[in-house]
Amino acid sequence: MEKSRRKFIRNAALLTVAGAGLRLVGTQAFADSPQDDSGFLFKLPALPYGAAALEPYIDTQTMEIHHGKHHKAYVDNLNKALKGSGLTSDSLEDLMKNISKYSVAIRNNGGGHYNHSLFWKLMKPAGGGNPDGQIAEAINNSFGSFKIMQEQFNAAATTRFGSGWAWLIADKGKLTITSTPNQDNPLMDIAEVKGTPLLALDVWEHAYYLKYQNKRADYVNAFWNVVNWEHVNSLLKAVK
Ligand code: MN3
Repeated sequence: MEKSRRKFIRNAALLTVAGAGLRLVGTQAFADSPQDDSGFLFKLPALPYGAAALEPYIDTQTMEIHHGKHHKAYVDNLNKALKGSGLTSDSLEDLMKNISKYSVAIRNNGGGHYNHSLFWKLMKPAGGGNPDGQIAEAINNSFGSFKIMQEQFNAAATTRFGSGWAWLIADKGKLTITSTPNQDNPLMDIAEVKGTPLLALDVWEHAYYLKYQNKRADYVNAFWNVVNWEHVNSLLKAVK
């Protein structure tokens, strides 16, 4: 009697362990989904160059804080907001295209993560100059000249009230300039003007205030010295 009771307790304990094991297997199976509490869906990408690489146009301290604090916070808060959202896709682009179905926190932080991940790649040390290749041709076809495109982009960037972004986008074979508030972008289904982003400029004060203070126009002009036209060309080639 005593023996069989001990055996029963031991078997019950084994069943509990087996149950825990099953739950572990279950967690592993969903390791890439936001429902998983043990891991994060999105990660902060490393900068494609050093924080000082864009000097003197964009200063080191701004780059460090912008990437290490601001962008990191968007990633962390996006992962937090995604928990329990029922989202199963890990494609940030798909998330943007269906953003109206999600919470404001997912819109703001998902947009923040998408926009900044793109922005870092659109700049490089010793960049700038005139666009070349396919993008140069597309700019001439849509705007008449690079200078006219630049003027429209600068106007979008300097007149965006408050925080937001200026964009060069492709839509139905044509390039357009637009701007968005907060961390919205032209991929979002809620965007006023939709299209595929080719060039982006962050005009939040955190992007320029340490060096340029209230002179947003000076920061916008400086941006043209670090544009990575190779990356803009690769984004244009990928447009369907
Ligand atoms: Mn920013």
